[in-house]
Amino acid sequence: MSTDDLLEAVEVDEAVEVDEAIVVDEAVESAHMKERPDEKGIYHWSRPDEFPDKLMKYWYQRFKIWEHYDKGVWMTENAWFEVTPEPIANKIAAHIGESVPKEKNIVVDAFSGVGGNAIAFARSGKWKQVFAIEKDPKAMKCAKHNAKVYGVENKIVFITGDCFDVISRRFAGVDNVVIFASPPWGGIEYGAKEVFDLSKMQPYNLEKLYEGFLPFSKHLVFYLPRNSDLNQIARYAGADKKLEVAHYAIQGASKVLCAYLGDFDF
Ligand code: MGP
Repeated sequence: MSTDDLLEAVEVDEAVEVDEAIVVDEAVESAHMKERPDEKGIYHWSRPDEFPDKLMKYWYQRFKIWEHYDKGVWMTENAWFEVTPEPIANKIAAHIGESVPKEKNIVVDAFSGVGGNAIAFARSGKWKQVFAIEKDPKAMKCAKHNAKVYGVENKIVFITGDCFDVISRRFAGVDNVVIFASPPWGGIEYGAKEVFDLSKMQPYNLEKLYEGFLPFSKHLVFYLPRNSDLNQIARYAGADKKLEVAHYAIQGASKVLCAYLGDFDF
């Protein structure tokens, strides 16, 4: 296949503008919101002078990242650059919900981190079950707490562990699953190159993710750097098929892209 053929297989959506948060339901006021983190490495920063200097740009974005940040959202340091901003997470949840075949009623957030996407899936009300898998126990503790802040802790099954292990044990032979994967991209350096080489993504490259998840779902959504190499994604379109890639933008600037691999109907 030539490069042109590959690029033809990718339909890149106009960037989806997600400035306006989708109101799914109101976060439930409760005592959980004022709970303070009780473990090193888990934080709720409430003042800029407490906030790590190297992350300061995220302090100014905190309400774009979590609309209800001040209701006591918990974060790890890495989560500031890894979590999906809430309006984007809501939009992705809506897009997956609208485009996936009706019989797919379980969604697995394979790298749930502090919970941004799993919470959005749960709030969308579309899924019979939402699974959140995370191997870092501190991020998982944040995810559980944040789900309480957003009133959806009972709508998510949280599993601490390696997503490849958990998925192969839990979802072998289950055919109504969609897997959403927002993996680590190898740090914040991803933007340094004009085109991000997905074969070099650390610790898991695109091939590893695809091969690891495909046996358990034909519906895979990958959350990837906005400068990802589209030719590398196009290889997963299948013969004579197209696949959808959508950019998600805030204030006119693409933040990320999602590749929808499998039988999604947009
Ligand atoms: P960013 O590069 O930190 O922010 O990440 P920004 O403001 O776009 O950067 P700048 O170049 O304009 O200054 C943009 C988005 O990418 C974040 O909101 C995250 O959702 C996502 N993101 C960034 N990183 C480093 C990761 C990662 O390692 N894994 C995942 N899953 N998402 C990431």
